[in-house]
Amino acid sequence: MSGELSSRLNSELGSSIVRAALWQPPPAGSKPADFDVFVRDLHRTISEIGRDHSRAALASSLSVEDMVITHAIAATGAPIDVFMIDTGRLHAETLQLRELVRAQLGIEMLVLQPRTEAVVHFVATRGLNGFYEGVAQRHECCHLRKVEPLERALAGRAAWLTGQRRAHGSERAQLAERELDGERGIPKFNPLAAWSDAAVWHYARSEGVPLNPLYARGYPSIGCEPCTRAVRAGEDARAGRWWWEASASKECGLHVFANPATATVDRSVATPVNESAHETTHRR
Ligand code: ADX
Ligand code: SF4
Repeated sequence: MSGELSSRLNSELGSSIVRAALWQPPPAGSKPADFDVFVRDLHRTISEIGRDHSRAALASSLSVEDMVITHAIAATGAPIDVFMIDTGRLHAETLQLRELVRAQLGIEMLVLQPRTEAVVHFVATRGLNGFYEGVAQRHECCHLRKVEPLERALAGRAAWLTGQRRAHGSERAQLAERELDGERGIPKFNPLAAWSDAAVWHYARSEGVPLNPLYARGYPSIGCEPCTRAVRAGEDARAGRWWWEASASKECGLHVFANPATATVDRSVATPVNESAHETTHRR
């Protein structure tokens, strides 16, 4: 065997071993049990949220969950906006998905960005990647790049939706499908709270929704580029988020967890942004 061929084979073998050791999305397979019921409930929930709450909006990180919900919004025609917070530190792969949402799902996402002066101040005082220096610095960065834009995104809205699921880890194990956002006094819906990985991926694949290529590279949870890495098979789904922190808490402040005693898991939902020109989600 030539040296060149041998080294190419070794390198291909090496990378397939590395890939095999990384987390991978659940394999495509048969329809999970009760899948049709879950889908029917999701579409009904989305329709009811759009009917009962003015200016409801989905916060989308372009995750597989958010893509499933975005697809359901498009499929039902519910008047629900979809917005993303472009922190300025997202992967190029994530940013590119926005165009696919427009082209394939016909939904123009609203985009919010952090305030320039806040970013400039952080970079000047902490350094561009100052969030690696400690939890306080990291929370400071998450606050100015994510939480403050979220405040603007939700101003004047009567409800919002997220793609959080109980399967994301222990912090979300008690997640309700409908919570009261105590800070804003509006309902917060997590319509996929009870969905399994298999069901989410089956929906995404069977409906051909656009997906972040980082999933195939071992990223089960995708946030900002410098704060997210691939994980090994069997690791916690959120182990790759802020991986250098010892704390078990892998949250950024977007979500304040409701007291499970006061949250409801009622499937019926009968009760009843802004950087620039991003007021309304436009459908083509
Ligand atoms: S995070 O709080 O740790 O960043 P995670 O990445 O698990 O959250 O995403 C959970 C949900 O938070 C998403 O499904 C989405 O609803 C919302 N979310 C997270 N990041 C963003 C973002 N950049 N823009 C809009 N919504 C987001
Ligand atoms: Fe900043 Fe990292 Fe938080 Fe993104 S995830 S806002 S880069 S600390």
